[in-house]
Amino acid sequence: MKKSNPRHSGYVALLGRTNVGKSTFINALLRTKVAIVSNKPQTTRKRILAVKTSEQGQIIFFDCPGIHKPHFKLNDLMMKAVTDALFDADLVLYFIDLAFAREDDFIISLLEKAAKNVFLVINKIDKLNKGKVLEKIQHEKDIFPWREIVPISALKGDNLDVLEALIFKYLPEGENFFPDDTITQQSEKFFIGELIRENMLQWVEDELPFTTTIKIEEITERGEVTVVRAEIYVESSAQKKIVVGKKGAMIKQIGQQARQTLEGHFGKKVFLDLFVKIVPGWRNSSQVIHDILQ
Ligand SMILES: Nc1nc2c(ncn2[C@@H]2O[C@H](COP(=O)(O)OP(=O)(O)OP(=O)(O)O)[C@@H](O)[C@H]2O)c(=O)[nH]1
Ligand SMILES: [Mg+2]
Repeated sequence: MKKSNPRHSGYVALLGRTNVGKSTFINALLRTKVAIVSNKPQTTRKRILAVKTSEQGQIIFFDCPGIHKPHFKLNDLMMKAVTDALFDADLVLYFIDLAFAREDDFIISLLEKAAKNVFLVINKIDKLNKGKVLEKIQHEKDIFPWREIVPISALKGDNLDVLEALIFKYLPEGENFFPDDTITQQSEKFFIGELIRENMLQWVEDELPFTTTIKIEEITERGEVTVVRAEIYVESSAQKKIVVGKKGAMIKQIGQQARQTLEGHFGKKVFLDLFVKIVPGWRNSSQVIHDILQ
């Protein structure tokens, strides 16, 4: 009988600045929505575990918040999620897109201190021609001793199989850590809040992506209908005005779209009650942060 290849399993941290496409990548690789995505900054707020099991073994990804300098308690925790993931990881995928900003110097020193195997993942190559991608690789290749440099498009699915194969190559030999059918580990409450927030992020601009959050008050099954009551926290009455919109138009729009998303998630009718609440300084409240990230 032919001896099967040894399995490789381990932990992989997805790091990089906000908006480079870390969460888009994880959803594409797992072919399911594990983490919410938006074109607004600081979408992911905590470490999200995502498991990919294949014949080769098991990759346990940590999707992380974008790396930034924290100014609020929430952001301190977001950065702690990054440093914890970096510490726990067997391998790091450092994501960039087209830009290479100044604050990346500080990220490079973080990576140096961690002393882990790091791949450079250049995402969004669908936006560039081949020449530009090569130029980018040329520019980045000596900045850090990357183990591999992999250009991908998370959005179009380009090169994801190549990246997956390379990941397995660098993971230690070993059996699965999680049962084969595990995909993620998030509470229903947190994920529902995230789905609502993702819908809201499509509509709000300026500082609102940073200053708003969703607090789930209730999820109850009532016969044919799932009732979801949630509060949208804002920090000031000016922000409340924006989220509510003219004659309630904005909140109605958010609510309708979020309800449809939740109906897709639950596979049944949803009654969604959204209420906008002013909670000044919630980003510095340990209690609120604890509630919204649980
Ligand atoms: N054109 C293009 N857009 C992409 C690609 N990957 C992600 N995006 C877009 O980039 C934006 C940010 O994507 P996210 O996946 O939320 O980025 P992130 O790195 O998780 O951001 P944070 O959670 O804030 O750290 C979204 O509008 C995505 O649709 C890609 O390969 N090509
Ligand atoms: Mg993200």
